[in-house]
Amino acid sequence: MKLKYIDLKYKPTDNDLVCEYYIEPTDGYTLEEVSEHVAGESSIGTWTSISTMKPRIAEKLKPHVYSIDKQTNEIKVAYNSELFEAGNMPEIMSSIGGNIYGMKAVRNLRLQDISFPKSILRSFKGPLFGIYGIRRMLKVKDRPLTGTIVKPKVGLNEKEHAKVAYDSWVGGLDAVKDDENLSSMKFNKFDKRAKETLKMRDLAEQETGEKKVYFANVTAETKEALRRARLVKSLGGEYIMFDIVTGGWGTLQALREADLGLAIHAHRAGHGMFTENPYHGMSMLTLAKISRLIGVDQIHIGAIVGKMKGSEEDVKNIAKEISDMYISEDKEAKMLKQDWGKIKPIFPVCSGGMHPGLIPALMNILETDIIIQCGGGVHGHKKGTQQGATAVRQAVDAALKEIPLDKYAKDHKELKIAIDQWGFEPVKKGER
Ligand code: CAP
Ligand code: MG
Repeated sequence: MKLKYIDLKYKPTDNDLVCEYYIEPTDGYTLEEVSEHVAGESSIGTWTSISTMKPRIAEKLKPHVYSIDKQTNEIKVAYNSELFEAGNMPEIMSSIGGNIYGMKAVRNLRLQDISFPKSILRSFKGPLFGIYGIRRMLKVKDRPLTGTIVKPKVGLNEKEHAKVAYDSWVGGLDAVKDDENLSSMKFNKFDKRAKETLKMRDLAEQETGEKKVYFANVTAETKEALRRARLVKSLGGEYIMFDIVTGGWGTLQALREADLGLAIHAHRAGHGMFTENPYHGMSMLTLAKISRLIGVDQIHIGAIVGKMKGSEEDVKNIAKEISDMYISEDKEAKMLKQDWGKIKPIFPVCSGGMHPGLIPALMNILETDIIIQCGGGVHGHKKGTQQGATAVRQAVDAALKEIPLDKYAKDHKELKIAIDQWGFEPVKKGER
């Protein structure tokens, strides 16, 4: 029985998971032929028809290629959600993001977006806190949250790490995170670092009267990641950090579904391997949606004005996707419609090459429901970490008051030093 997947009359149902792919066929194949291969190989088919296929399987589980745009090489495929194991992200991605990438018929393939149906949404926990829960936790209502990454990335011992964190908190930052490649080394063991750093966090809270949080990086093999998360919980921590790409969907689900009452900070180290090529891989938008669905509370999405790639349009679209509850289809933006149901909105994290001089320009684009992180932009301050942290808060305050940084710096010495050191990006009122 030769299956045909293209059916341009098909209308997706509310029970369908819909994928939008960009496809470049290998020479000798047409877009239609490759669309058939992609739909088949990601679901119930293979390269030839098989004697073991049953009519009920084709009837129930055969996906439909219901849209083919020959101008843009984009197709839409509707999959009956019963094709997938609800609540199992590794399996879902093994279908719609698996073998199809290795087929000879495909020169380039990019999963641009996934629209999850309610039946799949309901099978994941989603964020425990989300934007509003995090704001309540930190008692910060109407400004961006501010954070730093302890630098050097790795190398400090546990006490030195904790001291840099302490200086960052008393300088005025809300959050301190481990760097993405800091886990548990000979010179800096996770358990001791968590203990020392949370001890300094408590001290900084007493001294500042402000709530402070520590994103402890628990990235490791699943059982060990869970043990580290439980340790953070026992030490009075409120957050863990996890590298979602290198750590994997299964371990992220295990951390979320352990229901430890911890907020999850998602670092995306390694995403550039497959998100940066506009013709191949998977969009950062899709990576962020999967992470929100599994249940992270915040995720790095790019900082536009910083050192990492990510266009203003893409970063704004990702911020919208993860912090809104309903997304309408937007062909230009390569965004499918998405009703997020009960899945809470999560914080966009803007980090990478950020320093006080760039903060107003960033806030002018993404406004205030963001987390701004500066690593080198705090610890590289001529007067050290504490004053670097203060300069970050001053830059946020200047942006909120809509006072140009150079003017505000006249009576804010920490900020003055920072913008003398690194310059600043002026914001023209009403620029956007
Ligand atoms: C930033 C950072 C973050 C990047 C990740 C770093 O440090 O700690 O990992 O922000 O990029 O290691 O580069 P700096 P993204 O502030 O010193 O640059 O946020 O784009 O995922
Ligand atoms: Mg880092």
